[in-house]
Amino acid sequence: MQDDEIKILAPTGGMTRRRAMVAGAGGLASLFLAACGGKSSAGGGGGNASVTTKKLGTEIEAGPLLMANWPDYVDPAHYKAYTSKFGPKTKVEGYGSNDELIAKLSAGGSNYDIVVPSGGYVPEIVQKGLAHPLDHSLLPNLKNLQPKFTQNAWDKGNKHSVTKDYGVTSFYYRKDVVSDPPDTLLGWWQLIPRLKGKSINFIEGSGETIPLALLALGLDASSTKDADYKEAMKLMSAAKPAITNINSTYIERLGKGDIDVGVGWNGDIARAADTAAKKGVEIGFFVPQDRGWYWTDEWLIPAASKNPVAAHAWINYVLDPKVAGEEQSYMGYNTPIEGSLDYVPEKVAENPMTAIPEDVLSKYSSGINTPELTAIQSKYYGLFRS
Ligand code: N2P
Repeated sequence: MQDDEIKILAPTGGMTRRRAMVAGAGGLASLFLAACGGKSSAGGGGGNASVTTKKLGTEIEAGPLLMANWPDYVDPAHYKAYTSKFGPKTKVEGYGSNDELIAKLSAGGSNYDIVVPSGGYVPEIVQKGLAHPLDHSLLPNLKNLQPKFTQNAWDKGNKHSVTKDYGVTSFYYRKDVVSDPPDTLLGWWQLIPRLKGKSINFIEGSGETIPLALLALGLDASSTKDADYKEAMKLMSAAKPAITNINSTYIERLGKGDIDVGVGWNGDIARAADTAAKKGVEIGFFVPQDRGWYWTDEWLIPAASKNPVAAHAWINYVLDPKVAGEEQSYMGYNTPIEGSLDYVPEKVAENPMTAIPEDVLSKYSSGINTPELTAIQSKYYGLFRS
């Protein structure tokens, strides 16, 4: 990071109405880098020698801006606004898990300009040489980022990534189907087998499901011990026959009342619950009080991008407080942008599914996928899916 960039990232002060969630992951970044032979001071930014570090020009390419993103994760009005402001049309492809995204990036050939991995997967993408370094001179709106998000354990100084939003993963349910909801993660895992015959949807991805089972057992969510995974697999295998779908595209189905119970992400559930309520279907979301799973998702420009200046223009655009506030209002997740809450209706900002108090969140875990962790998670997730 250059000295001038440090100045750009200096805290700007000013309080948002509410800051409910915290960035976690502690010192796990250095563990990952040690495993990869990187320097821990690089915070995941050690990068690959083949990646260019030279400054980009300022001319926005013709596009189209090709984005790979999680399902229904950007307000479509902002794609349109971006095109009229900057020129390039946008094209979006979906993926259902970090595993799928990394497989797509590693396979090459797609030339995405923007992707949205979870924070814990950024070091892996950087170390594989798949990330384009960010040119901070093209991101003046980085000044709007809450200071703690300039110090993410997986990418200190935003060398390759900028936090889009953050949330938690847990169980949700139709209140008319589960009238006496469990109050622990373990209780939820134990309930699933008894709900066989109901419509049960889990999201995709090793890093979405396994940590919830490890945490339910009081184990380290980023454990690399085989014995811990064997215990977690007991819960997961017992649940498996009752699970009717494993699909990260579920907001619409849940909003229609077509899913009875599942594992999902809190912003999605908040949004779907709102739609379902209009049809008289009440959806609940379990917010664990003792331990849970927290993540961030990150804007990242792949090394193979053909439109890197246009991609920077996109990131800079969504770092605007008004745009970020409109994004939160649309998709339900808190964003790390100072002043964005001025543009979020109270009802969305104060929703208990997403406005999780800081003292509860401080008990949550998040992880950084070291090669060792990725290997053991994929092994056991493969068994779960087979
Ligand atoms: C997509 C939400 C994705 C969150 N609607 C994944 N961390």
